[in-house]
Amino acid sequence: MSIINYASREIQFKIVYYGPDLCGKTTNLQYIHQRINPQNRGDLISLATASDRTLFFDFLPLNAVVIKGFVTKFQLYTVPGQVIYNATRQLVLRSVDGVIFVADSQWEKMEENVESFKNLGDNLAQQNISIDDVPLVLEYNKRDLPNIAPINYMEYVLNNRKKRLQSFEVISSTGQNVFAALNAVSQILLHKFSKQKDIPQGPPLPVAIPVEPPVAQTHFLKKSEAELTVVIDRGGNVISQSGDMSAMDVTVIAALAAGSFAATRELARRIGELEFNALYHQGNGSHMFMNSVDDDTIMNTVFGTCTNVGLVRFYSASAAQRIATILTTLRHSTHTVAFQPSAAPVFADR
Ligand SMILES: Nc1nc2c(ncn2[C@@H]2O[C@H](COP(=O)(O)OP(=O)(O)O)[C@@H](O)[C@H]2O)c(=O)[nH]1
Ligand SMILES: [Mg+2]
Repeated sequence: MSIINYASREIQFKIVYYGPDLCGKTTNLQYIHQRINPQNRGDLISLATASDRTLFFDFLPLNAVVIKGFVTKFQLYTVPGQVIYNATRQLVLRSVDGVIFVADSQWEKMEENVESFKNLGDNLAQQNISIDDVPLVLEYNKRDLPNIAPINYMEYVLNNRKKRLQSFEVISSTGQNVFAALNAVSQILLHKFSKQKDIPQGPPLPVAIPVEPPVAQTHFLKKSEAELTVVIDRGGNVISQSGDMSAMDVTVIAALAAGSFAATRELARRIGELEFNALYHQGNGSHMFMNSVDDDTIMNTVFGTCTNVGLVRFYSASAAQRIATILTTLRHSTHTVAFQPSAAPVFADR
């Protein structure tokens, strides 16, 4: 679900690279990271194990100028492909705006491709998103390898549907069609976004943030003497922020914090809790406190030596309640941004 932030004049979209283990998702992000203008990207964050497999997710923030008067941020994520990590895939898919399904073209991977595609449909359905509605394109990757299935076979197996998806012959290790696929899904989601106001019963409208961070948030920061606080949705998007942001990349913190909060939720379930509604990470001089705001939102606070976790915890509870009320009101009001999507590619390969 896209987020419009009127304060920073940003619109955020989330694009997820989905597919079986080792199909080339991380390689796509690495290529984009290398080749896009550095001014238009942040760091590539990979939560990977030593054996080079994505354990959690990869994350690459990009920005583009496609909507007049707004910076458009595209958050690119990959999911871990291994079958056992379904909880992580569900977390990464939260509030997704577009999907690039990466299939491995090798014959012996066809069953894994099909299973992963079905898993994508199931996980989207859990969020009440139909696979037919989400902006989605297909990559047939590793076209340079000798033991690959012909394109018409891959189309038959993965793209045999009423409304065909756009598909691309990709070699992500050399970059062939990596940007083409990214641009295609970006165009589809921008068109969908531009029409959002016309949809009578479409997906929930984006949460739009007023010009200032909610008073409850700035008040909390002052009272608790914390350094900064960021309200994020559980998909990792920044909703509002308050405090000194100069020292850190809030976009990255939001993505990682949402992941961390969701991971510990699984821990909570193991001991019979629905979730831990607060988390505390203790450092040497700087600490982080996270608490739940509502079902879709968490608040992430960074604080130093001038305060303590007790105070932060104390004030965060009432702040969270007030912010939850504001968000409920905002979700029920209509906010859209009028624009005409252009046909020009959103991202350029240098
Ligand atoms: N030959 C070839 N190898 C590729 C291609 N894309 C990825 N790979 C390799 O496949 C392996 C798995 O890629 P990775 O991006 O880590 O897969 P992920 O598990 O989907 O993130 C790595 O060794 C990549 O170098 C491709 O287009 N051609
Ligand atoms: Mg990976």
